[in-house]
Amino acid sequence: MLAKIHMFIDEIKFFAEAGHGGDGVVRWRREKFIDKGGPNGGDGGKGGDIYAVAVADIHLLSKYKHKKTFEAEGGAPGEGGSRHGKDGVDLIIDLPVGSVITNIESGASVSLDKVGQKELLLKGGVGGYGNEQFKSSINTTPEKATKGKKGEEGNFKIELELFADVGLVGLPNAGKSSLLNAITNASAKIGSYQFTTLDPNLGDFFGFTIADIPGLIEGASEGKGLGTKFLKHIKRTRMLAHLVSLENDNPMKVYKQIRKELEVFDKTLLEKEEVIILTKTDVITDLKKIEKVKKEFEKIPASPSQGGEKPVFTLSLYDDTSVKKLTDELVKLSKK
Ligand SMILES: Nc1nc2c(ncn2[C@@H]2O[C@H](COP(=O)(O)OP(=O)(O)OP(=O)(O)O)[C@@H](O)[C@H]2O)c(=O)[nH]1
Ligand SMILES: [Mg+2]
Repeated sequence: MLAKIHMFIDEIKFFAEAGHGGDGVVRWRREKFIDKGGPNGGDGGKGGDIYAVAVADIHLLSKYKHKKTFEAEGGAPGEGGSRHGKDGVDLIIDLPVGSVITNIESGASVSLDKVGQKELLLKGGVGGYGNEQFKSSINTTPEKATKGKKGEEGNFKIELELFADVGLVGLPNAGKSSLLNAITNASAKIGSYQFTTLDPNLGDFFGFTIADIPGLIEGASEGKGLGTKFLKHIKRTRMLAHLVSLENDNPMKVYKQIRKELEVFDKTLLEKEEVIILTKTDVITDLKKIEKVKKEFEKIPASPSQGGEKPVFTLSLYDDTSVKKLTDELVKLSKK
């Protein structure tokens, strides 16, 4: 297997500091024959703020792998002639939509849920006052100016939790990536070996997002295989599509193993709506067996949010009718 050069990164930490306010200055008007004209030292500019903005690029965090600090520009000092110093430019940090930003010191957190969402992380310091501000009837020649204030600073943790409408789960080789490629615009890597998928893939399905994550195996919650590291990416999906390959001698056992791993990771995953997709029907010649397995799965009670039974589909990517039947139903379920 080829080594992956670009590892998917879904967690980073950094220190950030908003811009320092510019200092106010002491200046005097130049007037003929007068040593000091009136005070005209301007105020310092404001330091730049730091914002986070959500963009649609789930691989973006890898760009910041080596970036440990972010700093916004400081405000410029005031100038003579009552001129204000220039404000520092705001710094905008692009983060993938689905990022949860936590200020490590305060614990405050905000989630970027929509592309374009902009959140203020740190405020720049205000500029200091120039001596003109201190002019009064009793002090016409103030020597005083104040320094700009420091910008806010903080340590941040960014955790990416993808947003999708449907999350594909199942053992390695169940056909998750193949299905994603078949019904969306995605071009995920497919292979006849386990753990072909090492990073999550997203695909667009009639305006809904489907997430394909690396396969789970028994013991994943204890770190076996790729572990459950990627399950956080289906925490925020509304619906799970659980793929079980009919190549397995005991599909029900496999299904239950995966459900168990989901439960150990986060019990609430079991409460999500779930559709069951029995894949690779083409490898089974005995059609009665397919029906029998399907019937068995149809007895599984639905999650409370769903009511009734869980929809069970049989699928072969070589059988267009089965693909169409599944996509039609998925569209209906996604719209619900
Ligand atoms: N016969 C048959 N093979 C299929 C079907 N769907 C997928 N496959 C094959 O099954 C193998 C695994 O497919 P993938 O889509 O990579 O499986 P996956 O679930 O994404 O696997 P991981 O990424 O390892 O978790 C590939 O060789 C596919 O060509 C199907 O409907 N019929
Ligand atoms: Mg895959």
